[in-house]
Amino acid sequence: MDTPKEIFLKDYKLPDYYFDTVDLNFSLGEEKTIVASKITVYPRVEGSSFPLVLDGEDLKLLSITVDGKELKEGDYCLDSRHLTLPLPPSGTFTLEIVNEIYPQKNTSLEGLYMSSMCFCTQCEAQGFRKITFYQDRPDIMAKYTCRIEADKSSYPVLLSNGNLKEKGHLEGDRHYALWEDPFKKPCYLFALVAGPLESRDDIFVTRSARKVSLRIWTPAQDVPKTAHAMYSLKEAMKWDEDVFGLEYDLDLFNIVAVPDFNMGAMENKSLNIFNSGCVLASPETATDGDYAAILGVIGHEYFHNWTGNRVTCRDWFQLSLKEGLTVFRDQEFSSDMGSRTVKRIADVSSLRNYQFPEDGGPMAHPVRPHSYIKMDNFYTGKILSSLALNVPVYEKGAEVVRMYKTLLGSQGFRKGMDLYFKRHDGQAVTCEDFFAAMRDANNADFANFLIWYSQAGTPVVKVTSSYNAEAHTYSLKFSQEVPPTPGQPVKEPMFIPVAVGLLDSSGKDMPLSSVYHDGKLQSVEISNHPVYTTVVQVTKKEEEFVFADIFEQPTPSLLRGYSAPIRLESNLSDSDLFFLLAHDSDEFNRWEAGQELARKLMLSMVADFQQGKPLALNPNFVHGLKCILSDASLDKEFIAKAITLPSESEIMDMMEVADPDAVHSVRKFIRKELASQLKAEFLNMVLANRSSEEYVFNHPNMARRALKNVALAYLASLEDPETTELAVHEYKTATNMTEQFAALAALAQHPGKSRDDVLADFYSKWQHDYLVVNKWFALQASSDIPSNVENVRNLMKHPAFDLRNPNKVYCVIGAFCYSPVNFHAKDGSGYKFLGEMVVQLDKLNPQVASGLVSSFSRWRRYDENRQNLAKAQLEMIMSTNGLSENVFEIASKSLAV
Ligand code: B3K
Ligand code: ZN
Repeated sequence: MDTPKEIFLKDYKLPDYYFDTVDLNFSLGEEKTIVASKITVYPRVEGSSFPLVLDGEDLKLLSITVDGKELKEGDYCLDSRHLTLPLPPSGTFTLEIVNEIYPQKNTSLEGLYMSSMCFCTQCEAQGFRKITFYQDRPDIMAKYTCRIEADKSSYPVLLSNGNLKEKGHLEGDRHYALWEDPFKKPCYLFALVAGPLESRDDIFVTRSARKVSLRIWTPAQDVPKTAHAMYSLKEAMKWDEDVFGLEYDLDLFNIVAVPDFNMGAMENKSLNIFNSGCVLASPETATDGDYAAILGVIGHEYFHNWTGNRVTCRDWFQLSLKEGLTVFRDQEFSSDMGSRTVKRIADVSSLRNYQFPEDGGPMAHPVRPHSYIKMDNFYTGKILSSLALNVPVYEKGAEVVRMYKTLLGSQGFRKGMDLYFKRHDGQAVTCEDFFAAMRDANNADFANFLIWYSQAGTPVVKVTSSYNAEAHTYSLKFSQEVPPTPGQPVKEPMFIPVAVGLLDSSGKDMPLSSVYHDGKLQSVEISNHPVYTTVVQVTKKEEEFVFADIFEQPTPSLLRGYSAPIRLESNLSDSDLFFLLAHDSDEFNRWEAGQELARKLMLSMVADFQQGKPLALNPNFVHGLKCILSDASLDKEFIAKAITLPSESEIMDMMEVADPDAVHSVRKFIRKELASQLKAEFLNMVLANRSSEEYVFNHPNMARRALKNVALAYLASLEDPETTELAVHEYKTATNMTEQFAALAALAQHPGKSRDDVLADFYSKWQHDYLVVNKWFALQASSDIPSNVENVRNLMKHPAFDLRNPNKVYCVIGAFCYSPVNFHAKDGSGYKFLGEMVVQLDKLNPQVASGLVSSFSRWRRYDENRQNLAKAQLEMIMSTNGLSENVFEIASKSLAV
């Protein structure tokens, strides 16, 4: 491998040449595929004479002509990554290139490849260069046509972006289709699909009464499982019109589901390609979680049509411009379709479990990175079943967008969005352009807000409060600190919106009228009406806000709705937290108070465990949860979340030296203790939340199932005959996958005959359905049962396993890494397994391999013995011949001091 080259944001230069039109012609074959492209090229500056450098990887060049004249060897330079024309004509010219590619041999799933019987593409970020020679960068936007020619019986369906212009028969049982996309696009949005597919068809009538044809394509046997995806698509189209005034812009929208896909899905213009795990669902085979994920991902890709496709990124450093914004939009969509609080809790938990640890480790990078070796590494980071995405760019990026909305309000945010589209439709732009649109549309003063894009690390904000009974004032003193991250030893203070409410002694919100800040008294009332939540803007290292007219000592509810992606440390006592848990009008903060109590409790019990002290559960905590369980006014899914303890990784992330064994033992102990002390309540929850009705995907039903399943899992942790029998009964009588799988999972945590029996039964029932088999894989691979690594090695020998399919890799190898006790096993067996797998996978699919190697990146957080064992694996990986740039970048950064 040549030494991988690092690319820097500061080196961005405008391209010397632009492309106007691109006509592609594919002749798809079994041995090879011929790609012919005809591009109209024009210089950025008329009369300039720069070389034209095209990207190209793994391509066999057959011919190249300029304005109809074939170039000879000497007229151009070709190396393993570029095709350069040293002296192109000075004005507009036509460039024609013919090359050969081998999709059947492409296991990287990038460029043109085969999945099952279909040809399909994945071009973002830099896969187009594996199809043909091109200026593969997002600021090259052109109008495309695409002609596809293939064998008719093997590939009856031929799809590309835009509208179908022509189709017809050809000699030798071949046929063709010609597609034309009227919108300019960067090449990363190009797509082609050819194969034996059938579709579910529907129609969406837009608000201006245009009829859009909707088609979801899958192999014939899966079409019945696309009903929920179609429902999700239509809801997303309607929501984008209602909430953002954004209408779909073509007469056709296609979605194709393929089983082999590196991530969840891809937003190619009018031809979204999806991992089948993010499309296919039926009540019998998919859980509520799968249904919700499909809704979110279908929404996400559809929303990209405006935030990503119509307005795209100038360069890949700006990725969060489209991803952060589109994740924010899909989060809002899912909130509006279900429960806002529950969705927020899920998103914040994900930040805590993935973003916080990454932000504190060697891979920490800002929402907008300054440099990269391999762009694809900015898409990976969090691997969950079939989905992999980068938390800083995607999820922290979404938090940054959410802060604009928190600061500007819904209407102000919408004004900013409208201006963004008005200014930039059809352009490739930057995060500053988005910021400027938000600021200008609202005449807002955002001070140092832009730092959120450039500074890595999770700010730690400390708050101390004090009440002055004579002056009737209540003070909140904030101080902030951003920990150093690689390459950024010194940090600036950030602009942190903190939503605050104050509770009186009966638990009601106090009216807020005005706040002293910076020596001025500012009114917070809106149109002379008091407000109950106000957003204070913390912009300095230390800052005080003093609320006036506060007539009794309040309990503060801080960072309502999690108004900024920070770690908040307050001087709230346990009794304040219990009070908030019981009364806060901000449901998110009610949950948060319970989590804060649980975090404190778990950390102190971990310390006890480490010192060999006996474990005992604080009765107040049990009582607090009991009150939540019996509060009939609460949403059931909220209760399910509120009685779920913080994850092991969340607790480990808060420790000086992460101790997986201690954290696991403590969490297990608390769960079992709660199950035994609240057994009657949990039993009642299971019995009261059974239902024989048909499966419905809606919030009340999902909430009921969620609560029942959490209660069942608690009960099963007791491992007594009565509760085991109950779980077996629930497993056997379940009529949907949500309840069946939850019962299976509850049983699968405990070695023994019941576990073996249900696992065997489940496989024999579902062996024909690969997506369900993936769940079966993931459940076993992520299990905390001792020495699970051997079972996982055996799972990889199972006939249903295939190392070339990313979903299966994520469900077996990726899932294994989610069991801290097994992945971080003291004897190093987990690290050794992952090291071997990374090396093996890297030869097949570097993107998937680099997703896995990230699990090593936090090795310095563990004890010395574990550090040595993990480091040895990283060194072994680094010494492997022919390592991909993807894995090189993550492994080398993980080892760097
Ligand atoms: N934009 C794609 C991700 C592409 C990943 C490339 N390795 C999916 C999404 O975020 O919508
Ligand atoms: Zn996206």
